[in-house]
Amino acid sequence: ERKWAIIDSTLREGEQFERAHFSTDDKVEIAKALDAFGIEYLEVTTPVASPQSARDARAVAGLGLGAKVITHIQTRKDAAEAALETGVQGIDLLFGTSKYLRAAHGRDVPRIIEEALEVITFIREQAPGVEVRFSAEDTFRSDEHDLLEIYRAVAPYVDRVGLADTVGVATPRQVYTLVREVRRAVGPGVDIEFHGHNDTGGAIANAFEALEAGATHVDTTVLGIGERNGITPLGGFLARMYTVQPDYVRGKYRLELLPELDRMIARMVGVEIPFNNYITGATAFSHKAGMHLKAIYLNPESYEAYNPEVFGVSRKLIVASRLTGRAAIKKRAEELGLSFGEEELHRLTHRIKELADRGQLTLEELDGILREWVMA
Ligand code: HCA
Ligand code: CU
Repeated sequence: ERKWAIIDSTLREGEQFERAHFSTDDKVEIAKALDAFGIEYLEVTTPVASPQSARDARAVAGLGLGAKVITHIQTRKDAAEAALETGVQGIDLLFGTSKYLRAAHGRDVPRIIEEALEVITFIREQAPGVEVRFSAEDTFRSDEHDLLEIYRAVAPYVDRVGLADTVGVATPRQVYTLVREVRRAVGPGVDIEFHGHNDTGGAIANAFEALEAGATHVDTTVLGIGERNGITPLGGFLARMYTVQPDYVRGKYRLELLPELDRMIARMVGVEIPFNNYITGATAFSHKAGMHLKAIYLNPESYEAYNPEVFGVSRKLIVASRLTGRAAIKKRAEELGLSFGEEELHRLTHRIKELADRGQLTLEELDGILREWVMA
């Protein structure tokens, strides 16, 4: 079975979300909640971002969590020094490799490699126990030949290399193909991380393809918050993986705590959980059409990818609509202790559809109609 770990970046990428402004208490609360959930790694904002960022990185690193706390820095010695001072257990290094980012920092490939190895060596000397990852920012708009040269050069000195779909344009097939190439370039002993933005809706599928191709680590944030419209959302990623490796996922994470995580972040950043969110959206397990309801009564799996109870939420059956069916009306009647013959049920269902055509009925209104029908 494939093994992988989550690097949750709510405290780094998530802080780059337009509406996020976490207090120290917020950060501690988030870190503890993610740790209790079972997340393996927590990524926090670089200590050189601001004075408070440095204090917060130290605070989170000092919590003594089961999760490894890592920080995310530009490939610079001063940033690495500041990172080591926070007491983090890992450092994620980032270097822009696309033509856009190279135009901004002006380094060619040999220079990128030279500076990367300098910083990596510095960290290794100062703190041999600290995990080091090197990532090529904007990987999927970088020249493949350059990329592989850079990955090959740093691989012997790092624990993990990263691929970042910085602007969310990579397709699943591109991700699969490039991760395969990187795996070949770095060999079997180096871990591979994927960080995917969601600008074109591919963040979950791309993370999945990265794992299929041999990646070992996936970046997520709670609710997917991050720059622009964000990255791979934790809940959606787990939904994806649960359908493929249910026992593995259930064994690693306390999935029933997911709704509380989503609610906590929604509250802190001042947004509603989207109605169509994976797992925790208000309609994520709503069943409405008569055919669907009939099958759900027999076996919920007929129209559900996974059991909502596993994730601490429940299904909703919308029985009072124009799309309802006899099975749904019969079931609701039974719940009220009423029973109808087949012929009667047929006419009753027809009547309810007629009424619902004029406007959606509430469940109370439906119940009223059923009770009145018995009286009549
Ligand atoms: C950013 C950087 C990053 C880094 C990803 C990584 C990206 O845009 O702020 O280190 O793997 O998306 O490229 O989040
Ligand atoms: Cu990012």
